[in-house]
Amino acid sequence: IGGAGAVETPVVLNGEYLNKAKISEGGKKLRKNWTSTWVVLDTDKLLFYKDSKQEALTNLKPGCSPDGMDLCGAVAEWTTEKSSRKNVLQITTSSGSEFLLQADNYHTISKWHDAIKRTADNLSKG
Ligand code: I3P
Repeated sequence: IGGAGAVETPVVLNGEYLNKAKISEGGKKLRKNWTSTWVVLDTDKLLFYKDSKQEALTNLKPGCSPDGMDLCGAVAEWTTEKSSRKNVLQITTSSGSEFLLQADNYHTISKWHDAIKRTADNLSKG
């Protein structure tokens, strides 16, 4: 796995509750509002649901698409400046929206940080 010329397999992470706050949209600052969100990492996007039940229901309905963000061109990095909380990951989309994801457990958020970064980097490679 991972040898020269190997095709990178897209990282997919199953749903988990993370604290999420959208802090800007299209370059415009928003009022921060942390909410516990069921987050799923798809092959090219991050999906946000209220809970696992909502994920299942949305998947059952054709034409029903979840709230989420396209990771192509997105940048994921740790931040200590955008929040007083610990373990805060900032994701900036290509359209200039900024999201914060946070979990008190470092192992949890670190796993998401690595997978999101890898996914975004792979997508940007084309
Ligand atoms: C915000 C709330 C957030 C806090 C934010 C406050 O106040 O306390 O939890 O972010 O700080 O403005 P309000 O509920 O009145 O909107 P953190 O928990 O991430 O520190 P900020 O303005 O420094 O982002």
